[in-house]
Amino acid sequence: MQEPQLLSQQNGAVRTLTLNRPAALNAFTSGLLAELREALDAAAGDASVRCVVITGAGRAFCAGQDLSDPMVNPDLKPGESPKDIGALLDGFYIPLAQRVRSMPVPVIAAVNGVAAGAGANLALGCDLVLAGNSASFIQAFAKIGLVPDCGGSWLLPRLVGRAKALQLALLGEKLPAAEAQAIGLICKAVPDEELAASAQALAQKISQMPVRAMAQTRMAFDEAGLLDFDDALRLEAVTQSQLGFSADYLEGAAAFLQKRAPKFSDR
Ligand code: LHQ
Repeated sequence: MQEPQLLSQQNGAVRTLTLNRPAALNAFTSGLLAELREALDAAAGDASVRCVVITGAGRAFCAGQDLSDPMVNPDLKPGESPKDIGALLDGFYIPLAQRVRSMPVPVIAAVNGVAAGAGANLALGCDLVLAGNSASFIQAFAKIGLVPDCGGSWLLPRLVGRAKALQLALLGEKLPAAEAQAIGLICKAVPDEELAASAQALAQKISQMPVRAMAQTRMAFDEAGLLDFDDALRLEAVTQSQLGFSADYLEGAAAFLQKRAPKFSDR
């Protein structure tokens, strides 16, 4: 029987999704992209899930698009015209990147090895990125004549500024996890052998927190980037007004005043 390309496991309120094509460094086929998006849809629709972790099996996180997939024109025969690879973005990468960015709960990337091309940008689109010390990030697009996709053109300049973003995207060089942390591209680099446990501990901690407000915080940051200061203040007021009626806010404030631990339940 064929191994599943994506593994899904739940521990308490934490759903862990593992890209599972280790022989190809978990490179994305259209099938894997669809399965990952469907698994995120399922997590989004399941009230028992309060945090999602995405990681990879084997020595890599994800090597980006599988370049041997017939959809990306490997080995064209003379006279054959290439297929439009934009169809892959429309059909698979855009819905996936949008799904991550609109999840109702926080999403953690646990980057266990090399993350290249769309694999790197999938990770960088998550809310918190942890990486093992031997992991690295490569904007591999430059080396095959493409532009950063899966949100990279939007994410990179915002995460590290235009100069560093252009350096990473134009040269496509390997950025080790420690340097990625130093320039603010990711949250934290940890020893390889501690990565899985650190990611799970962080996810468990988050799952006890007010996750609805956390997802709203991500959305506010994304939207505020397009607003001027006054409009961002208005957006804060609208969001705060909605959250002010939430069970989590009422519980959090009451628990503080009653000097007890809060029990958050919203999503
Ligand atoms: C792979 C891949 C791979 C297939 C390693 N595909 N097999 C969107 C839409 C449309 C078109 C195109 O793209 C996109 C978005 C993108 O993601 S573009 C960027 C695509 N990715 C890349 O260009 C990265 C290609 N891979 C590499 O540069 C290296 O493999 C890295 C730096 C990731 C790792 O290098 P090594 O650690 O030296 O491993 P390796 O190169 O020996 O790879 C191990 C195996 O994995 C090998 O297979 P083999 O049968 O020889 O053991 C590779 O062929 C396979 N593999 N990446 N993307």
